[in-house]
Amino acid sequence: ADKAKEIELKKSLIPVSQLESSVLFERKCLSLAESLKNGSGIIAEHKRRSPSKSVINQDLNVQDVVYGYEKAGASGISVLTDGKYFGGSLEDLLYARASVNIPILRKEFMIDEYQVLEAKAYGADAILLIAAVLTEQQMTYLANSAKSLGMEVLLEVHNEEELKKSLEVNTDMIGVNNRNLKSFEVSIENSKKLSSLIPDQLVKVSESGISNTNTIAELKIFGYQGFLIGENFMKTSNPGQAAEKFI
Ligand code: IGP
Repeated sequence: ADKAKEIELKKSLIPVSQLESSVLFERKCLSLAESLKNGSGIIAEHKRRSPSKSVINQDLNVQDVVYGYEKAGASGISVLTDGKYFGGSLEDLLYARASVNIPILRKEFMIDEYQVLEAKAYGADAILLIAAVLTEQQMTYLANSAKSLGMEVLLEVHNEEELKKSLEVNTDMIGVNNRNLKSFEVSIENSKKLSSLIPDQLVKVSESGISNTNTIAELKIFGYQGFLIGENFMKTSNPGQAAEKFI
């Protein structure tokens, strides 16, 4: 409800026509899915804080962080734009876009097409859709909107039920979140359990709680090509350097 209110206010401040006049609206997007297949597979995340850990790192400059990730060899960058829970902003996305040339995912609770247009206008290459908070119809609508703007879609699921309701959606990647949204508990087993249910043509991404390279090697055996890592990098004073050890 908070998000809906925020979006309504933004629409009045920055109308769609203005988003569409962004120079970045004309930019050709990079493919995150291809980048994952051809490189390290690491999607390195910029995350200042989270509901589970409160403050992770508030001292760093987003441009330095994402530049460090790119230099380390990340296949993509994830930028949290939610302010309330993660301390992020659309400005972070814009600054990230200005400093790297690898695909960027806008990490946000997407519920409205306006946010998809924002993603494009602020330089994202892909958006996240969370099955836990969207109906199949909403996911279909938002995914088609992103695709029509040349962006890709990472659809996030936590369990079999969410995966089943997502299979008809036009997505490029399926992300399995290892973090239980209610208990915040993390289990890599979740990725393993759901892997065989994900259609082969979709790039599999394992999200959350990844803190060592053995886990990545294990997940690769289950067909994962993408590994979304935030906290483990962001909790250090030099996230780029931390990422380097994974690549
Ligand atoms: C990263 P971690 O445990 O490496 O910091 O997790 C990422 O998976 C996590 O931030 C995330 C997330 C989300 C955040 C996954 N899905 C949805 C916000 C909304």
